Amino acid sequence: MLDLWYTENHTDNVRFSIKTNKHIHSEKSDFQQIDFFESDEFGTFFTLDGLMMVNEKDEFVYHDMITHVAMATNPNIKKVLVIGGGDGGTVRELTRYESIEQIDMVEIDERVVRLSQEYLPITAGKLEDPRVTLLFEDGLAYVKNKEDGYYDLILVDSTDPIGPGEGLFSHDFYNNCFRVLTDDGILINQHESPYYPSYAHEMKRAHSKIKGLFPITRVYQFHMPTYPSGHWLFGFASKKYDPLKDVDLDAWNKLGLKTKYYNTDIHTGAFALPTFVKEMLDDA
Ligand code: AAT
Repeated sequence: MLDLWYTENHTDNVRFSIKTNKHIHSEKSDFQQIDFFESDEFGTFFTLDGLMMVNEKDEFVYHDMITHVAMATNPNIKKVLVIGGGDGGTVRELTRYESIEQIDMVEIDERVVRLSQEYLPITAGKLEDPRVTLLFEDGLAYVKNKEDGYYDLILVDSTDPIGPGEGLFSHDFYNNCFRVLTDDGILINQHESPYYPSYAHEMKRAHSKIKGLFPITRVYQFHMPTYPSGHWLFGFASKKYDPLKDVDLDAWNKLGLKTKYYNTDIHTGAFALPTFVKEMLDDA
C-alpha cells in the first residue's frame, strides 16, 4: 500500500503534510495550478499554486470569521460584494441572513467555482441562491469600473499576494473599495498571518495602505490549522461603525443563527491581539 502525502512549504525551512487517499483532480487554469485531494484528516481539500485554500474540516473557521463580524456590526447590510471566494463558503454564510438582498461574487477563475461545485458542495452549495450573481473577472478591474457608493459590505476572500491575488493587496484596489462603499460601508480583507516573516511583511504592507484610507481600521485573529502557523488575520476597515463600540451583540444572538466558530464572545475577543502583533501593526 502506497502512502500518498500532500506537502506544502510554509517557509523555506518548514513543511506541512497531509496524508491523502486520492489526488482527485489536477489542472492548470488560465490563472493558476488547481489541485483537489481526498484525505481522512481534512476531508476533501483544494490547493492553488501549491497552497491550501479550503478543506472540509476547518473551512468553517475562516468563513464564519470573514462574514459574521461585519454582519453583527451592521445588521442593515443589504448589498454585498465578495471578491474571490470561488469555493462559495463566504457566500454560503452570507445567504443565511434573510436581510441581505444582493450578493455579487467576483471570482477571477471560473474553474475554481466549477470544481468546487463538483467536489466541495459543502461550501459551494448556496451559489445558486437567487440573490447571488457570479461574475468571472478580475476583482481589481471590477471595483475600478463600479459606481460610487454602491455596496454596504465588501469581503475580500483572496489568495495571498502572489499570482492573481497580487492586485487585491494594492493601494489602488483599497482606494476603489472605499469609493464603491456606501457612507457606512465596511471592508473585510484576507490579512495574512503575523507569524512567519514573509507573511508578516504582507500583513504590515496591507495594514499601512488601509490605515491611510479608512477612518476606522482594526485587525482581528482566528485559528486556521491548515494555514501557515495556524494564526491568521482579517482586516476590518470601516467608514462609520466600530466593530466593538457600535455592535449590538444581543441583536445578533436574537437572530438565532447556529455557528460553529463565531459567537459574540469571539466577536469581542478576536480583536484582542498579542503584543508582537500590535507592535507590528503600530509601526506598519
Ligand atoms: N474561501 C477561502 C478560499 C480562498 S480562495 C481565494 C480565491 O480568490 C481563489 O478562488 C482565486 O481564484 C481568487 N482570486 C485571486 N485573485 C483574484 C482576483 N484578482 N480577482 C478575483 N478573484 C481572485 C482564500 C484562501 C486564503 C488563503 C490564505 N493563505
